[in-house]
Amino acid sequence: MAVNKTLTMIKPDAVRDGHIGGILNQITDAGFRISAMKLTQLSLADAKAFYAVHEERPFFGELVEFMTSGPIVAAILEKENAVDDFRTLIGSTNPAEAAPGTIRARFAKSIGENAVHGSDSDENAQIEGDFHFAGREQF
Ligand code: FUP
Repeated sequence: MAVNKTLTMIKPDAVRDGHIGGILNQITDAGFRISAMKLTQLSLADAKAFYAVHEERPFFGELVEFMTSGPIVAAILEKENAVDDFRTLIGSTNPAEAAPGTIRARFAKSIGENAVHGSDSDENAQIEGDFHFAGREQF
């Protein structure tokens, strides 16, 4: 299978709680290569644009408020079957339903403050990677 990529964000809750190192360890131990990475903070406009697909959902306001509440780590990850394998590694959106040992089971607090993002398709991985990183920041 060809190597493909996914975009992750370590969200403000996990950064605040000191879990950057633990989460990155779990990601690289699972065989993902980091091909871009930065500590950054989303503006209101950034968060609204990134989550535009959820604009009509009742949780949109809270989601945008939370995602702008502090710094995040954004990274592009590469691996065979990256999108699906990463979603398996992070577990269900709701940490109460996430499989034991998954990143969300270990580090997430709630369905809203759920520690990490993972792209849901190859197409969105490309769009989201380019959202966060210029070409010269992608290795
Ligand atoms: P996921 O792909 O697992 O990150 O989940 P979704 O794309 O469905 O949701 C994106 C983000 O919206 C979640 F990470 C957190 C937030 N969300 C809520 O706050 N409440 C919900 O009921 C569903 C999602």
